[in-house]
Amino acid sequence: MKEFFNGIGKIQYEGKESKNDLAFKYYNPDEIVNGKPMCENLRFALSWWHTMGGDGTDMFGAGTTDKKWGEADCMEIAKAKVDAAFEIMDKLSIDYFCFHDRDIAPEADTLEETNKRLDIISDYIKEKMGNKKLLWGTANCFNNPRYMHGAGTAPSADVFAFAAAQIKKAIEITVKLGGKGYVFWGGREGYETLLNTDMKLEQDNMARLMRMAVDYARSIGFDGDFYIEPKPKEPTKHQYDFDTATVLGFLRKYGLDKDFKMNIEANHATLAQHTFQHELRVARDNGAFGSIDANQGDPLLGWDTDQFPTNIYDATFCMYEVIKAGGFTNGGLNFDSKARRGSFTLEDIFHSYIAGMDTFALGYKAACKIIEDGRIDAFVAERYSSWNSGIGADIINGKADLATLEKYALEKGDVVDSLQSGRQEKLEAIVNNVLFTL
Ligand code: XLS
Ligand code: CA
Ligand code: CA
Repeated sequence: MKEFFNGIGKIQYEGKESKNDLAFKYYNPDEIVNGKPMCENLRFALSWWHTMGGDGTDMFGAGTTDKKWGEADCMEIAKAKVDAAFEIMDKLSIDYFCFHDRDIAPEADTLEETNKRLDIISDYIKEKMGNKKLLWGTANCFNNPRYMHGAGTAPSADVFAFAAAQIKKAIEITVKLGGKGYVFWGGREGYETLLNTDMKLEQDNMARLMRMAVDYARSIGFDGDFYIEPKPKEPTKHQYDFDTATVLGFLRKYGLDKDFKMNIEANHATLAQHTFQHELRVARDNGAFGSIDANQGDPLLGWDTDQFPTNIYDATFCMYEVIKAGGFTNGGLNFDSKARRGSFTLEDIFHSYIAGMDTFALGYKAACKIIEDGRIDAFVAERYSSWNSGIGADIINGKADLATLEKYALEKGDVVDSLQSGRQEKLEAIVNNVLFTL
């Protein structure tokens, strides 16, 4: 078997004092944290599209990284790509992977031929998987020009039918490979101008497509979660799945909320002018937390830069939400991230993942410590303690109305003695204190 990454062995955990660039400083897969090995708490996944396919091409220039993987025909290349992907996963101790249908097998001239290619490559992946697992699968319904006006929200019923056919096949290969998740990211499900758009019909149709997907997947034994991945813009000016709150409204309107959870991407949260933690909190509070695409954006750029995550604060607050949500069930941490265009060598793939995995390992430990430390949670509990008894408990238990509250307020006169400082700076200092004593 060809080795693609000669000279790079299995990446070992060497601890934070290590100066070996090709070693984990914080991620120790077998270390028990919070009662479980770190690998089970974090469930890292490789993204096929960026890692195996992304060569640095951008709208201003050609690719910078050679990601051809092979020289022969396109199916041999697709197989070599599988071999290279599993070598990366093995060397980095990554247990999961995610793909779009078109990442693993290139589209042919006909749908029939394309599906045959998918059968061949998914069989090949199945053969090679060993103990690796598919976190989720999805269909790329945004790249081909036929989807220029959308897929599930296309103005043409034929395009909708084509997308449905593509999704059916993507669900089949997801089930075949034992995937426990299926993602809908609405690449071109949005609009550029309302002058040419029937927004209501488009959203009704998207819901119809999702219902068909759920019914079909359940009929062939899929018992995992469906995810919607919110994103506010790019490539369309306005994407329907703007953010988690918007998606929740959509799912509830169409009765899809029992089958769908959120796949929250950090960079998409910031594009929606939210923090990553905000999106996770909205999902958690609504019982809709599912999985994560872990990356970070650049606040000075404002597009979807999909950088490998290195921000320890963000990772900490993310993992705080994950722990509070009860941890991952079917979901995990997928690195929907790519090395910068200038980081063009194959070795950079390893540096990128090591940086991201160490960041989340640190973030996970920090989040556990914040919870164990207890000061933040105790502060929040105390801040809301007026709801535990007296008038607060009466309001919560439905024993108050506007008239009783008016009587209460008139008797009390004012609320000055009930106001307390939000202590934001103190709390931020506590987070720093916990982080830097790790
Ligand atoms: C693009 C999305 C995409 C989804 C899967 O911005 O993040 O990569 O995760 O279609
Ligand atoms: Ca993503
Ligand atoms: Ca993205």
